[in-house]
Amino acid sequence: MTNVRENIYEPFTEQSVLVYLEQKGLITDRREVTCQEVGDGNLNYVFIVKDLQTDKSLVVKQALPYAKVVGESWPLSLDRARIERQALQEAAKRVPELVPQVFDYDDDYAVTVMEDLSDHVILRKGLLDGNIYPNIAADIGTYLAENLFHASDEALGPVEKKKLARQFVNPDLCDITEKLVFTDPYYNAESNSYPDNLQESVESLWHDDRLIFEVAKLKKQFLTEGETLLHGDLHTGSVFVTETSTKVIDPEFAFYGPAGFDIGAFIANLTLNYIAQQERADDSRRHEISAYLLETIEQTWAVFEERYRTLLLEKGFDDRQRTEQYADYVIHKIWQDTLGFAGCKTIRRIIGLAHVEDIDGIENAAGRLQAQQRAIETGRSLIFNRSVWRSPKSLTAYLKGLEK
Ligand code: SR1
Ligand code: MG
Repeated sequence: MTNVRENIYEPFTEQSVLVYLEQKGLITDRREVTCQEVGDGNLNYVFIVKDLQTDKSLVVKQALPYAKVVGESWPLSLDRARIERQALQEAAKRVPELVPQVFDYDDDYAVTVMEDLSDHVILRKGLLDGNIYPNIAADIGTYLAENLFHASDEALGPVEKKKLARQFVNPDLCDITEKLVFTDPYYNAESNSYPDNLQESVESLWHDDRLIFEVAKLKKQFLTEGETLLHGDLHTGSVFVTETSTKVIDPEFAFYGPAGFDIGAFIANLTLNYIAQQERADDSRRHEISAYLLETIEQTWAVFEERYRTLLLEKGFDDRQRTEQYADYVIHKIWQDTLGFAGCKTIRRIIGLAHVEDIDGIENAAGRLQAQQRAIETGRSLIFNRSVWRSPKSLTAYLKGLEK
């Protein structure tokens, strides 16, 4: 599947990207546009190109041959640009309103040209600003159900599913997740990053053999269970929002894995935000924001579950699998995995490489330490209780117990 021609590829600059767009006929005159590199993620360049006459704009996203956050010592395949683009195109077949539109692409340059979403904000930032987005649970629950179902064996049947899975073999990006989510936080790895005053909590986790065993099992699931096409990195930084619109971006980690991984990632990031808000939100707003986040966790799952069940019962490929009993079985497995992966995703953002602003940006040092310790404990509880907590109510009741 790798068809990037490495000898053609070169990283663009704000100038050279315009020459490229002009040659491709995507802009008419490079003197009539502005271009700004705005990528603040860990891996790619993102150029926003705006036509000064019409005010129309587009985004050019280009993969770099290494992890920007680490440097050239961590090389990464450029093929992830193709994978991201094809994952966006798959999602657009199901939920076009929930993903950015792809206008053009060029695998040789590892480039995707797509809709500019500058009128949206990143959900993580919006939540940190204390905003409430009423559609998030319905939109993300729908995104998850539609995409996770339609790429599965239950929707496609085994032959078509395997053909699709072939397109999404993503070793380099899976390797990042295998290391940063399932391995490094559980020993004294060089890549880890946490403050000195967290050492005791971190070491208690390294010595928790029961936890290490549960994470090893979850890692095996991540490595081996190719259930469906995942987004692969569905944190709140991968969602753009306005009051009325939701767009899921950045599926460069897409691969065939366990369905609960995406839902777990989203719930983990809402959980981290909830824990952070106990230290960040004004007294006057904390209760409202907390209630909203808990409701969003519950509703995201509820919307996912209902839609997934309906899809399976109405569109399931195999008659024998179109039963309530089978739907219960599949959904229960996804739920347990969701909790386990949410636990791993919560812990990695405190101990491993690549943190979240929600927690790291807490100004008060004592409050920050409290949030970090709570996140580790919450992660542990999610992992241990994944076969005990039967519904999101159990998780939200646990989180409610942390409310100030
Ligand atoms: C080396 S990349 C670090 C992290 O950024 C991405 O968003 C993924 O979450 C990855 O683990
Ligand atoms: Mg990303």
